[in-house]
Amino acid sequence: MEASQILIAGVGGLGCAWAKKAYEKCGKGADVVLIDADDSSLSGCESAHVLRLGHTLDSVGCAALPPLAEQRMRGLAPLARTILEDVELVVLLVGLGGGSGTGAGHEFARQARQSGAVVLSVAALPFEVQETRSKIAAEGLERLQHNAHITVQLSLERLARQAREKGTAWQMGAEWIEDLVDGLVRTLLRMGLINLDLMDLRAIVDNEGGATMLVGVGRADDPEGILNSAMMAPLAELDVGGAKGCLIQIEGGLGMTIGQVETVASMFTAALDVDAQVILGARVSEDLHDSIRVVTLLSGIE
Ligand SMILES: Nc1nc2c(ncn2[C@@H]2O[C@H](COP(=O)(O)OP(=O)(O)OP(=O)(O)O)[C@@H](O)[C@H]2O)c(=O)[nH]1
Ligand SMILES: [Mg+2]
Repeated sequence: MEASQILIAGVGGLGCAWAKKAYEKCGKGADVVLIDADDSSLSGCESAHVLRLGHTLDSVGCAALPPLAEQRMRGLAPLARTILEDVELVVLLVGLGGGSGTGAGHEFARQARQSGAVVLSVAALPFEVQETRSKIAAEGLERLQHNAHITVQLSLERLARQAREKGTAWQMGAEWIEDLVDGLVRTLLRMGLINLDLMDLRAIVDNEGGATMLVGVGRADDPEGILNSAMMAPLAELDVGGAKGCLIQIEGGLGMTIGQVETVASMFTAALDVDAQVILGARVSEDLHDSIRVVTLLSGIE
């Protein structure tokens, strides 16, 4: 796969902020598109494609209602089509509960899917105390799940809790998203010990049901620590036990052995359905030294 075939898409304020960070992290590995009504979301990244939801005269919040944002996204379809032309995979990042992301996210997912791309979305759900936002988010989520191949739900509540523990601002939970996107992009882009490709990804996303992703990092000689770090993810609660499909990418330093790859892989897949389809990829990355990073995509969850 080539960089131009992978598109990171940020929709709405939070989605754009995360997309910019994820794009920076994975270097030239992917393209990025920023979609929002708010100018401040669309600046700060010169090489990004930009789809502005609204007219150039009203500078902020002009798409505060999801239906309006959706309608504007539909109006941008011809422009979106040119950006999506060669794209095989869209990683869509969005925070649900506001207007722009909630309304335009699922519509962009629909357009991307129609143009032939695999659409993998990561949707952050609002804090539980934000009742109105939660209600708006629930509707948006349903439509996103319908249009994207896989929708991973992220809990802002858990993201915030973890950020507090680490003493950082909650938006900084972006780190987790960066690792996830970076891991996926690398998985699809680079040669590894064992290669994964888009067909493997398609096989996994074709499973019906819920889906989630886990990212774990730890020392190569401590597979349990790696698994534990993956379980700390700020994801919405989801029991991964019955997952029918699993794509697992293991990345380690120059000294990583096939034995270590196997140990980590079997630990991550131990909890899955006996009939689960497991697709394994591994690669060596010089900057990882003695640590191993694991990115897994689980699908077909009841
Ligand atoms: N508590 C808190 N929650 C936030 C903040 N920013 C975003 N969120 C949450 O993230 C969700 C999405 O926010 P945004 O991405 O800014 O929304 P948007 O899609 O740009 O929507 P509009 O600005 O209304 O058009 C919201 O529903 C909130 O739950 C913040 O500063 N504080
Ligand atoms: Mg906004």
